[in-house]
Amino acid sequence: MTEKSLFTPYTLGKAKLTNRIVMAPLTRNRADADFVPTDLAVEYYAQRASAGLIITEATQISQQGQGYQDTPGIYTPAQIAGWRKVTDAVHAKGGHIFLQLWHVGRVSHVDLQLNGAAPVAPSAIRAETRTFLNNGFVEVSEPRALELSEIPGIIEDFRKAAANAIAAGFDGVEVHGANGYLLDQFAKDGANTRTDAYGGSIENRARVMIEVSAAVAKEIGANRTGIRISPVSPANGVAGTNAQAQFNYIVSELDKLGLVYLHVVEGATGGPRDAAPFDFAELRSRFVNTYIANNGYTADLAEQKLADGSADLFAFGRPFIANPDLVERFKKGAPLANINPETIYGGGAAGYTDYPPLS
Ligand code: 8OZ
Repeated sequence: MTEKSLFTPYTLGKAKLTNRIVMAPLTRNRADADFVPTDLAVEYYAQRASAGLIITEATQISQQGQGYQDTPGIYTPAQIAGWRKVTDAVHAKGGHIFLQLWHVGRVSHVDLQLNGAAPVAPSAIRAETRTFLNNGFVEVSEPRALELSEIPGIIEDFRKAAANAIAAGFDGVEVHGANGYLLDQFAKDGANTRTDAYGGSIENRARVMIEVSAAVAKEIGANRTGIRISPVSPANGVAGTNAQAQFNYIVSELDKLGLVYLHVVEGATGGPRDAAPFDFAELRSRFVNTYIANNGYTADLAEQKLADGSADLFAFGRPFIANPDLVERFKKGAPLANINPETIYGGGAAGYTDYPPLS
């Protein structure tokens, strides 16, 4: 039997990854005034290209889908051109990169919406959470419920954004179905009290996430379409009952689409892994393709979970902020640098591109 380790190559769809370490999506709020990634973003991602796979920061598919200051988009020609520089730089260093497609739903603020409109959501229920605006945190705005007739337009925005991502040179996309944003809001009954085909039953609440995934996979190929979910995370004030049955169903349906990977935030996003009882192995058993595990992993825990077959790839978030050469540090057992919490969201090079590799 050949021994697997985090440092062995892995084939993900068409991409030959050099190792099993994934850079998780990380919001950094440094896009320009047109929500285009800047040359600093090119440098930041290129510095981290030794990850087997980079998943970009969450990137809005439309202005309506934006919920925070200075996050990048993928819906204008200038945004596509900006991202093209990022993908070229990562590929030049032998890396691979997927774009995370994002619609925040109710986690937004009127100041970020066209003509000061209310953010949209499955139901008109305000999220108990804050967003980042004018360089500080503020309460999110009261949303309005999407009309049934508007849902095809949202699916279409995801489809177009996926096509744009491929035009920008990405190896694939990750549908953001996690962390209390639009698709997770539909899935969880604390945010969705609709009485039409998109609310009520487990099947109805799963419908948008599955229709979006199907539209994206049809556009760019299932072998370039991944998804991220967070079944029990209370992130952004979202809550749902019967998470196991809900997400067992969702994952079985996603498997039928042949998506290239399932990326799971195990536990509370950025918090405890055992936030709520949940059988993640059950999700994995329902999904044939690649399982990416995330949340609070150390290199040791990842090696252990790789050896026992619990996951194929492991996504590390915060450690990649201060350790551009995280793969090399893990390989050497070298100490990890700590993040400066003041420079995570917004700003320039400080706390973004100035964390040095091991000398
Ligand atoms: C932290 C700050 C803002 C957004 C997520 C996109 O949780 C995010 C996010 C994280 O998925």
